[in-house]
Amino acid sequence: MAEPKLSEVEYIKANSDYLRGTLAKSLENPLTGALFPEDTHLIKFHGAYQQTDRDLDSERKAQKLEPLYSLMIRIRVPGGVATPAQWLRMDKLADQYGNGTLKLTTRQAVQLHGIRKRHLKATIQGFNEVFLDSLAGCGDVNRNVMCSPNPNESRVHEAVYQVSKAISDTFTPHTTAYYEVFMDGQSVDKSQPIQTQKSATGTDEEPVYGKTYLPRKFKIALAVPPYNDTDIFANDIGLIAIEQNGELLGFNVAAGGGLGMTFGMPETFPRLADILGFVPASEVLLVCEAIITTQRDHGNRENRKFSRLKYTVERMGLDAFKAEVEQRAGIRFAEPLPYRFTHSGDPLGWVQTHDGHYNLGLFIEGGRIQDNPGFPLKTTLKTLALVHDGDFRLTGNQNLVIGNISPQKRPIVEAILDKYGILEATYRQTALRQNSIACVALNTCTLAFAEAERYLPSLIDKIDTIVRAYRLEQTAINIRMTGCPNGCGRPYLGEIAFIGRSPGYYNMYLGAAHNGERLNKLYKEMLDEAGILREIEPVLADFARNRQHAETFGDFVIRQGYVKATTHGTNFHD
Ligand code: SRM
Ligand code: SF4
Repeated sequence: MAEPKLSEVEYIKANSDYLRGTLAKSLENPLTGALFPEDTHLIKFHGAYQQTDRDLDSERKAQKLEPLYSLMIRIRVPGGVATPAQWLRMDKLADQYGNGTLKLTTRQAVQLHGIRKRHLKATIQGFNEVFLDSLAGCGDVNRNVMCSPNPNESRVHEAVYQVSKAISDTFTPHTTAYYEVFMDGQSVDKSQPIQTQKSATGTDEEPVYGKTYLPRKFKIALAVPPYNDTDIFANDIGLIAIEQNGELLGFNVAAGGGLGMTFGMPETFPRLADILGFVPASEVLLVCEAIITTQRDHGNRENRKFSRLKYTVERMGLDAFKAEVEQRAGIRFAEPLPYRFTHSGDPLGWVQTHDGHYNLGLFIEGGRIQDNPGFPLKTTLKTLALVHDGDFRLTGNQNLVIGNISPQKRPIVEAILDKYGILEATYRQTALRQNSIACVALNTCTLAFAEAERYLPSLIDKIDTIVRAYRLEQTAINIRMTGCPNGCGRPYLGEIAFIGRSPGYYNMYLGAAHNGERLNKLYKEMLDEAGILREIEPVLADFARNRQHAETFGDFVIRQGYVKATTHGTNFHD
């Protein structure tokens, strides 16, 4: 029988000499702002994507110019914790080489957009100086590891954060190509030799990934109940921390989550991770490695639409998958231990930590840090970073926590934020807006069918009018919008969600669980703004009148029969 044909990307990886390809030549080529086509795949492993300014595409085409190419670069911030010096450097690089904004992502990373090819090395070297890198920001490897962004809230949070860092370090690719191509052979810490696993023949080695890495992207998140603020069930691996007497005991391990799907292809679907069982903290790295290598060896390398772990689990069957993981890790999963998630949003405002310091959660609309007239968010945060001696924590909901503020510094932080109403802006919002997520979409995302980040705020202005009319302004409802069905704003976990079909038109989904434990379901198709408002108003009115005590919106729409509950990814389309 003929061998199945591998996808094009598999050949590109195999022939890339551990992700080098012709990237060095691509960057030097002065004739175009673009990279050579094969390098556009490889550069993702180094944390960058080639994009165009889509607002200008047709105008430039008419002028017979090539599209305005630039690169988006995703800076990896494991667990989402950055120092003030790192914040200041990202802020500066955004102005110097990017489009003057920072984008906080749904995976606790920071993206810079609009970087010209000729400035890419200087940008990477710029954040390298403060010990940040973008290696494995994207690509067929383990990505930024997410962790509840309040590590100082209790000793368990801190221990979980340390586990997330260990996972991130263990599964970062070992290739030296990143340092060779972008940093003239320097390591992240210039005083240290490059962390390398070169073999006796002097070539790179990837002990976990091998030469062709994984079949597709791979994501890991950790959460500390009752917060599911990293949406762990949307991940290839989700780790639920279990504590006993204030100490970290271990994790319930979930596997096989992933959200992307393609319109018109019901065999693609969002899927939540299944819990395999409990392991003590000492075994968690072994188990992660066993899951990653099972995916490496059993994942689909022919068709990238079916390459994610969720399809591997479906194909193998959950029991066979679990047995394979146990055998590879040399462990047995115990029965999962009890836990309870209450919500997937962020605690906003002041939170006292276990050591008497404070964390301050700020709502950042669409995760975009920029200066707007009357609302100089970027400049204010820069001013704060100059005096703040704690840290900056990125949340999985695109928000920002000013972390580890000492009681002495609290009035100074308050004064800086008060000057331009930045903190008040968080408190002023309806709970609906505070629980909103929009993916980037236009004008940079090459895959967007419709607006998201640039549109959701004005749509919420209108929905807020309804929310206020029915006295629901204090009721937290997760609302999410994306410009296509890939799921970057985790729309399938929105109690209300809009997914772009074409410019100005969205499918509307209802009924995800408020705590991230149930997917939603399609309610109406191809709605424009008038259609959205027409459809949402009676449902919100009904909710205001007929909800039971403390019932969440997602549960209510199912009880009232607006949509059927999705109980598994495989019945998402039913
Ligand atoms: Fe995503 C591709 C932005 C989180 C599923 N995602 C993209 C690209 C790179 C478009 C592309 O391939 O050319 C987008 C770049 C837009 C831009 O201009 O910046 C993009 N994804 C984002 C971010 C920035 C959205 C945001 O507004 O915050 C998030 C960056 C996270 C990070 O820091 O690493 C982001 N993407 C997600 C998530 C949510 C999550 O991981 O919790 C998902 C759904 C979960 C999942 O992976 O299943 C997600 N992105 C995708 C997919 C669909 C994957 C699939 O299995 O089908 C694509 C397309 C692809 O991979 O082919 C994609
Ligand atoms: Fe782009 Fe689609 Fe992801 Fe939004 S969901 S950032 S439109 S790929």
